Amino acid sequence: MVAFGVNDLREEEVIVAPPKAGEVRMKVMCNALCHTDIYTLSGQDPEGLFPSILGHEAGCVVEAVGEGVTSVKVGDHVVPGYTPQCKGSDCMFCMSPKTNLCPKIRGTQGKGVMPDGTSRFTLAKDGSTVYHFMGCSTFAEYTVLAEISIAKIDPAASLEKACLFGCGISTGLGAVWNNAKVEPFSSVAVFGLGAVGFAVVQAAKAVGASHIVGIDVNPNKFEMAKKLGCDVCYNPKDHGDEPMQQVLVKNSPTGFGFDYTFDCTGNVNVMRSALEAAHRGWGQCCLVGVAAAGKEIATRPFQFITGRRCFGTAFGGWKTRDAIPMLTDKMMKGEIAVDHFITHRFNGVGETTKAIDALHSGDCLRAVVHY
Ligand code: NAD
Ligand code: DAO
Ligand code: ZN
Repeated sequence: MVAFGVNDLREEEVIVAPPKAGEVRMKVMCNALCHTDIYTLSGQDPEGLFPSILGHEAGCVVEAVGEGVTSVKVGDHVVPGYTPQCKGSDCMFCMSPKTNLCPKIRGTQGKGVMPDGTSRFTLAKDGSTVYHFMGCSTFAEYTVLAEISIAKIDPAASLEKACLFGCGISTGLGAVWNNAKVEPFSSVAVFGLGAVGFAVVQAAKAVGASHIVGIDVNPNKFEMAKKLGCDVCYNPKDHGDEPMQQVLVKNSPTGFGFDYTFDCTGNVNVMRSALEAAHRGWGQCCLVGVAAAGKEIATRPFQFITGRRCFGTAFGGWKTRDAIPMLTDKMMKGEIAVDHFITHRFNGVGETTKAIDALHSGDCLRAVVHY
């Protein structure tokens, strides 16, 4: 599926060149739609390039490896990552336990090309170049990635489920476990009950948070939220003009706010609510949602002076190649439930457009397209 321009996604025959040194070509078996793909397709992403092949949450099988590739071989099952992990002893980011933001191929990835500065995709009909996206480009039957962006998983794992660890679910889990480091008996407020917000709820429940609330403008989300661990759910529409932070602080266990709050909406006004709903003296607010281009957050500095902290997460802080196999193993052992995230299934890469419609419907968490 080639994105030729804003909301112009068409099925095309594309030549996928063999992998060069340090690269891997893979057969994409299935792909789960994520809002970031739609965001870029809709033209809102200032870094978005056309024509390009979008998609970044996939389950794949290695088909060919380039010179020097040692960490995967033909036939291995893999999940692409949009945040690489070069593991180089000269990479201060990979060597630091504080971050997952390996910058090794950031420059070329942002320009829609492979690390050597060229694309592996050309349109069969005229030989013109098609760009890569987030270093993954999985809206295609075959794609090429840098070896440092590929997580090898247990071949016994369901690729349909493991692909979810390529983005949203890992992000929600990691936001709680790695970035916020939520402690047992904490109070937690989760704004936005999509796949990412639900993963936050699950992770908070798993660490023993004692009071979890979910906030969403779509009350259809509340039943699942409660099954996963929310004690109470709020719809901001039920509270008129009263700011949600005020409603939440008033109803929090201590009356002073929540130990941990998470924005999983990407709405900057909600981010403010999340920060201001954090507990006086120690509350921590984690921004998970990705705001639209040009948006800024506002609050009074007094919120920080009185002890609240705010930070964000990229891919839940996970180091891609180490974490995705580990999370997949936990899923296989029944320690992370993911079945409920797959609300829609489609067949054939051409059905990506149907999956996009499903994602817009409001009742979709993840739509998986099997190729
Ligand atoms: P989603 O659209 O499925 O879920 C968002 C939820 O927020 C929906 O249920 C929606 O009804 C709710 N919502 C919207 N506006 C609201 C409001 N004003 N108040 C309360 N609830 C509101 O999306 P998702 O797949 O769960 O992703 C959530 C966000 O996380 C997106 O912004 C996505 O881009 C981002 N994301 C970030 C990372 C990262 O690494 N930081 C990774 C993956 C996704
Ligand atoms: O390394 O500078 C960089 C870019 C990091 C990108 C992190 C992206 C996090 C948000 C992704 C949105 C969901 C796919
Ligand atoms: Zn690195």
